[in-house]
Amino acid sequence: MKLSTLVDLAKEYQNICLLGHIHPDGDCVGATIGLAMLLEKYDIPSTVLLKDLPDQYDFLPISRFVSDHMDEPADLIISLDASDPERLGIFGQLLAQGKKVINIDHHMSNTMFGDYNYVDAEASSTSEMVFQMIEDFSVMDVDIAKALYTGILFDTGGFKHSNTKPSTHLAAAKLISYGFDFSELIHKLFDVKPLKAFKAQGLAFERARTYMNDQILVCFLNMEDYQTFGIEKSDTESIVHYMNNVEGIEVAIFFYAIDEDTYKISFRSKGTVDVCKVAMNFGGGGHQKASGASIKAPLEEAILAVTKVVSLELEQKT
Ligand SMILES: [Mn+2]
Repeated sequence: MKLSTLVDLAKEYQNICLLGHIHPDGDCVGATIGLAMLLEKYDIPSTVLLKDLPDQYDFLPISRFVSDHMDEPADLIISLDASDPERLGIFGQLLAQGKKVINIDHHMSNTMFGDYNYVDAEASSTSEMVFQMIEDFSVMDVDIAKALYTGILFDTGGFKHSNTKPSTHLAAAKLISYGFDFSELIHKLFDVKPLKAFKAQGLAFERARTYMNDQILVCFLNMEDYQTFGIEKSDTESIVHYMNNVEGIEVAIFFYAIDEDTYKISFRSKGTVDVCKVAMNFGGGGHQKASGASIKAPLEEAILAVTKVVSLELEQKT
């Protein structure tokens, strides 16, 4: 879908809302805010609905667009970076009242829930997809560039993940030409951590367990840890990334409690095991090398169930 097509379509509607997924990440925030700013250039107002936005993204014009509700019922919904309606959390309910739903996403597990589905599993990020929609760069400015760059940067882990393509670097090159301090942005996005996040990492790493001859690495944080250290979801984000750096590890699995006996699971794979497939076993999804799911079970049961599936996958592949 080209931006001009989206603009023509959007002009027929009054209340446009842009939705991102639960626990908004850099790509979700960059793509929603970036597209909202682009639409604004064509005099199309929109509201970005996001919940629990970490203040990490305060360098983007959050307050201008983001709300936790719509004043009037939405008649056009644009969902960004969400593979299925469930990923939209409470905002998923809006899909029923939206007259038209546009689904823009890069997850291969996308369920094509929109009236228009613009899904590209090859794209590095939804933010890169938004960038690729632009034909007329006269509407581009430094703030839009910063938002889309943030999304690309986040989902490629700073151009390190295998989803980084020549097109990704070309997009990034064009974006930094609008002139912003990308070095500072990278530092803010990846390096700066609150002390409690540093402590949370230490705690999780200390509990490292391995399975299948040190090929599967498991770490976890439970409800008690959250209370003791005042940890939030955003404090745990890079844990699984560091786990995947351990030499010889094929699959890194990080469990973090979201309720008593309910855990979110983050998977990372070196590539031998398709962790999207594993996550789908537990009602989740994502990408081949990075995915997520959740499980309702006591911790030890949850670890046993998940490592069993991963072990089987690993056995089949090796
Ligand atoms: Mn994404």
